[in-house]
Amino acid sequence: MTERLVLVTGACGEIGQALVQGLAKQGGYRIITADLSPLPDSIKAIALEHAQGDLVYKIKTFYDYDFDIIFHLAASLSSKAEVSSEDAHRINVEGTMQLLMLAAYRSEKYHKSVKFMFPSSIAAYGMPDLNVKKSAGCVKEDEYNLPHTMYGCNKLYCEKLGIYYSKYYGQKHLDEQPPYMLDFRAIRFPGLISAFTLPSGGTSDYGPEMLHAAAQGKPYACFVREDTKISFMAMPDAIKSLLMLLDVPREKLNHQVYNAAAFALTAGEFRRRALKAFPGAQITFEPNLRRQGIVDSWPEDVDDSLARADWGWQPDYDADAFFDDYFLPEIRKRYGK
Ligand code: AKB
Repeated sequence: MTERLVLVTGACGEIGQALVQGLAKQGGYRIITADLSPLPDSIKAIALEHAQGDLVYKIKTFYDYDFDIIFHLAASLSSKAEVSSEDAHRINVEGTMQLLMLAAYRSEKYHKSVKFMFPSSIAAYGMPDLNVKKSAGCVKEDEYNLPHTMYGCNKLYCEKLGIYYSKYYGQKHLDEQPPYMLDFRAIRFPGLISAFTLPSGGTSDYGPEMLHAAAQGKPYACFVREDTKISFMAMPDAIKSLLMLLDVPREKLNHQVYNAAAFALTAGEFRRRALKAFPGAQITFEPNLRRQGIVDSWPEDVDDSLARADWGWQPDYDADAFFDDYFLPEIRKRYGK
């Protein structure tokens, strides 16, 4: 079988490293990576080539490659994006736009549908206030699409751009639409937690930061209130969902943007579980109003029934399995506790 040529942007980030390892484990791919940073040792040996630098200015580098698949992970996350919003817009929107244009061009010119995999986010939602957030429960893809953050606006808009380039670009009538338009697929991820890497620049970061600090015996001041609730997912489930969605035949997909859920916990529940695993852990709550406001605007949980129906999505890790079967065993090995 011929190997598929894959581009992974943002390869040095948390999803990037885990995804590159996941693709290598699955086999059948030649992997090109891109990121602002040099590749970490964890994936250095896997990438055929690495393009280091700002994607917006590096896009020409990719014109000569015949990519079958693009995983566009590079992004400025929600907290960082609020500090430098115009910069975030350039990274999040212009970078995506350039790659979509490249993928659309190649799909049309070479008569093959380049698959464009896009990690979107629960930041695409905007709950008007805490009462609505509480009463809304699990939100569906088309509800509350009124993000409060630059990052959320960027993600939502890039979903729309992806749909535009894959369905309407060239404004061909549906009957005359060629089958080789680019194939855009997106998953709205909750906060992701890895036992191997730490996030930076996001607002769901308090979850992983608290757990990594507890495992290392370091004090941690959580920047959101104890009752703050959003959904989270184990990194292996995030990679599983991306690889599952990648391989679903296009005709089985009734949508292009899917929620994927795993478990929803309050920050207080994270603390309780961290204390149970690491009894001496020192975890306090010192809410930062700006970051609190961001998390308050995200739903408590998401409804992923479309993903379950269309491509059989099901997470391997609920809250108990996440702690008992993934995070705690791995983190104990890592920090020797
Ligand atoms: C962030 O906190 O910005 C991200 C996200 C939820 O998309 N982890």
